[in-house]
Amino acid sequence: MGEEEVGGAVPKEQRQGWGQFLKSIASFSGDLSSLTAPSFILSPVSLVEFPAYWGEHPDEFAKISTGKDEVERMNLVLKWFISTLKGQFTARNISSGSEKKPLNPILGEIFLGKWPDQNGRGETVLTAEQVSHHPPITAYHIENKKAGVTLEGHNAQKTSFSGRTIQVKQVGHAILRIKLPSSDKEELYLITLPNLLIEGLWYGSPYVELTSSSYIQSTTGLLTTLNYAGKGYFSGKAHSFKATIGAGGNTLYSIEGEWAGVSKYKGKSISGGSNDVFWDASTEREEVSVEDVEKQGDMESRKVWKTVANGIRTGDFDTASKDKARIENAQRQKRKDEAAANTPHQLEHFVHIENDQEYSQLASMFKGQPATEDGYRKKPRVH
Ligand code: HC3
Repeated sequence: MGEEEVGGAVPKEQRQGWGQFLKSIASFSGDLSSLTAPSFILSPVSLVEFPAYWGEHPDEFAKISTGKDEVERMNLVLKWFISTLKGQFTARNISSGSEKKPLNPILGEIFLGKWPDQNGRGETVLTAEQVSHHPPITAYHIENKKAGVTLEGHNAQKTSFSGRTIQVKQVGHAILRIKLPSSDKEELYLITLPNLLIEGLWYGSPYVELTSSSYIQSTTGLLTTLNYAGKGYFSGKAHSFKATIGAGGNTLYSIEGEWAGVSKYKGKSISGGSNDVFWDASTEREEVSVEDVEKQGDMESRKVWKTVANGIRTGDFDTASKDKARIENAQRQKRKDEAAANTPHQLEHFVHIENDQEYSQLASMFKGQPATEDGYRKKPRVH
């Protein structure tokens, strides 16, 4: 890498450090969470908070069960899914200028939040837990009981470096469950997760682009296929996608546009119109409500990382790194003690399932072959 042009967006005094960081990424294999990043690129937010992005349009989430038939419901599932992408993948970038490295959650770290009831849509409740540290895996459960809509999933990342880009493969899946109103039937939707590219590294201003394809497969047989592209591919615009909704190879609806901007039906829309707007990503997102940190339990994310996050926010990186080391050392000791006492860590909110049958069944519907993947289910609440 030619040192002279590296890190144009990086504070001058940190440019050399950024060049060294890029070199360390280039020769790195494994998960990025264990890589030491320069202080200006650290985020004060733990990765266990990220599932909240799925819930930032609670109205779209609740509306899913109002679809009059399976075709309308698939359109609503896709709309809600697209509505989450701007928050998941560009919002941090917009507010801070570049994508930062989130805090690596400790085993058992918990993030609890909710989106209160508004206009009778019902309350949406989020439970997320770090269910594995090596490799880092986060499980989550988001539910609107009144609407009868639940999203349950887990995710991890596998990263590799090629040229000037970090490639991030999302490992895991989500299953959206709709309790059909006035019947005891359920419809399930398997949501596979798109892969990411982290671009802009050379310049020192990392940002996320989505790449390749992801799928939403319903138990009804309907399948949505999404293809993602960045600048210079199918539309010439960043953050572009094309989606088709269909069954058995027949396309019923096509949608295309920008997931962080406007997307439209191509031709016929669900309401019978032509080229109607599908989703406008300027629609305001609702941030998750979280209990005051002082009232949080010891394993709740913002309590765990309070000192580290304050240090990062105020530029006191010395305090931040000392407290981070304290947390990590305590974790190492805890694992040793558990091993010595033969009392392995117990998950608080989730159970691990070796072979997720619902996933296997849905995945085999669109890949034409049975797939096995493990999963996590939320434990029933004990009253
Ligand atoms: C790759 C990523 C961590 C993982 C983040 C995930 C995939 C987590 C699940 C969410 O549902 C969606 C999501 C959004 C953003 C993803 C992050 C972007 C950057 C971060 C890397 C670990 C940080 C890379 C560090 C640096 C300095 C190169 O930016």
